[in-house]
Amino acid sequence: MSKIFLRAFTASFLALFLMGGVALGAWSGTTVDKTIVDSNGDKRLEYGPGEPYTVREDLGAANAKRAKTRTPIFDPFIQLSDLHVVDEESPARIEQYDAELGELGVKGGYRPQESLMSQTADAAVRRANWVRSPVTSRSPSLAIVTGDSSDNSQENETEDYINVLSGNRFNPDSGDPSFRPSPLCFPIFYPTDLYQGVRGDGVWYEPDSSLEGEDGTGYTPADGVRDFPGLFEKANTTFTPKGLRFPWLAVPGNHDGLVQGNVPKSDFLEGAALSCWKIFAGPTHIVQPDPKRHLVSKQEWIEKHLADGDGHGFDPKQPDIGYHSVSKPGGMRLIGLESINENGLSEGNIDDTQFQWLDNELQQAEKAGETVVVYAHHSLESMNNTAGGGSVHCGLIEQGGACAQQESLEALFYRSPSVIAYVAGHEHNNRIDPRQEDAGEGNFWEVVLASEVDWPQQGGMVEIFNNNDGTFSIFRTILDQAGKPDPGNTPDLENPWTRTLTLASISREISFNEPQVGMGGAGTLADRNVELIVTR
Ligand SMILES: [Ca+2]
Ligand SMILES: [Ca+2]
Ligand SMILES: [Ca+2]
Ligand SMILES: [Ca+2]
Repeated sequence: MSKIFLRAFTASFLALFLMGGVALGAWSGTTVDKTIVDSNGDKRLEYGPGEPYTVREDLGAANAKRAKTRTPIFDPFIQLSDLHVVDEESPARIEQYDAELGELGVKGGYRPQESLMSQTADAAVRRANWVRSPVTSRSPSLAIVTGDSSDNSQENETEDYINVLSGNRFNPDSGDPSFRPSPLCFPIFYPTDLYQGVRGDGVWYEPDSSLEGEDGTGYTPADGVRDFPGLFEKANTTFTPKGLRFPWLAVPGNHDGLVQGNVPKSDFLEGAALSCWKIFAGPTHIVQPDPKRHLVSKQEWIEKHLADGDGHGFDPKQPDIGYHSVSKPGGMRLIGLESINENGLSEGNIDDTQFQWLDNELQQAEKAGETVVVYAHHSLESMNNTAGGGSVHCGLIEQGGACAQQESLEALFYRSPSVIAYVAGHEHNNRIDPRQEDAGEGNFWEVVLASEVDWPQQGGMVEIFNNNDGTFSIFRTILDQAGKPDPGNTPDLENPWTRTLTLASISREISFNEPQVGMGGAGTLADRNVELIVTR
């Protein structure tokens, strides 16, 4: 071994030691290697340095020798959340109220990147397929998908998201020129444009050009949202997604079960979704209607999953049940919850039947000596929806009012020591908080992941170790979707082999410059790549 080589070898060994045994340098495909940032403020993204793990000791001290004593209890698993695969041409959308909704804190009425969500979700899948644990170099063997996979609970959105995750060739375009949903819709008057969603009009993003008054406020090239001619048409072109190369378990979010994530289904809204009339900035436009814009019930949503491969955690004997409990080798149990309030509003809750089932599952896990991760769409903070009354459970002990009537998930987890983490989405924000009770025996971590629809369009990977010293370590690693940081001024949208990732790259850039969301969502270093210690 040459001296220079030996010195390099020693230096990398030292780096390994300094990282507490985390083998940095080995390629992982995660943000531990490199990040995507705008380092010079020019509204264009580029690669930035990787982010090493932040060790968080709120719930237990990190033993310096733990890297030598720890044993993984399960393979690393992927979390994908808030894909919001959307039929952006649907008459049931409410882009025209985006500004008013934004002032109320509802940011999803319109997104300039929304037509690119199928390709963005595919790029998230491709990344998940490629990554390896920076800690152990192991590959993931499972994914959990924590809801808001569709945007408007439409049948075509639900099918499209399943097609993306399962790798089935499909066309994201909607509109059926022969469909006549009512006597007032005449197919001879339907427009023939491939893309019939909102664009330009001085309100929205126009990707083909930027004439005076064409792009809406915040969506001009000066705002960083540049033109990509033909973008909307290319986004509505048949493609073959890769599909996850391992099984995935799904739970629904409020956007999968409620219209626009907030409103219970009704005959009126079903009629609006299927109609040939779409409200734009000014007058209503005629668009091609589509029977696949049917608003699915929760059971129909579950049945779509049951019809695909292994059913993704749902039980064909109980197609109205949206929750599941799965034991894995090594003593790992994954429990997925269904947290939609079917009475409406975007926040979540757990009905009493499900809560009693969960309590029983946790007691079984305790007896079996299992380690439990519970996941759902809603974070504990956003699990506070008592609209419609009934016997429902909220997320946190501190949530008062009607939430105080029943035991919270937080209280249940404190008396269920097998639970070490609660994993969720919904907030479109990376956030990690310790949940600590006075006695300390049932402490756990709340781990919330950003979305794939809004900046920073990230997924997560979770890997759990028993340190065999009275503590567990939960490594949570952030994954960027696989589109490159900068699509360039004139990306090739014609090449079908590269188009999907090019569209995903454009999607991320636009999401970064979208003024309603901006830089929100990324969280702090302590919310991203972390080693979470918990005493057990
Ligand atoms: Ca830049
Ligand atoms: Ca579409
Ligand atoms: Ca269309
Ligand atoms: Ca433009």
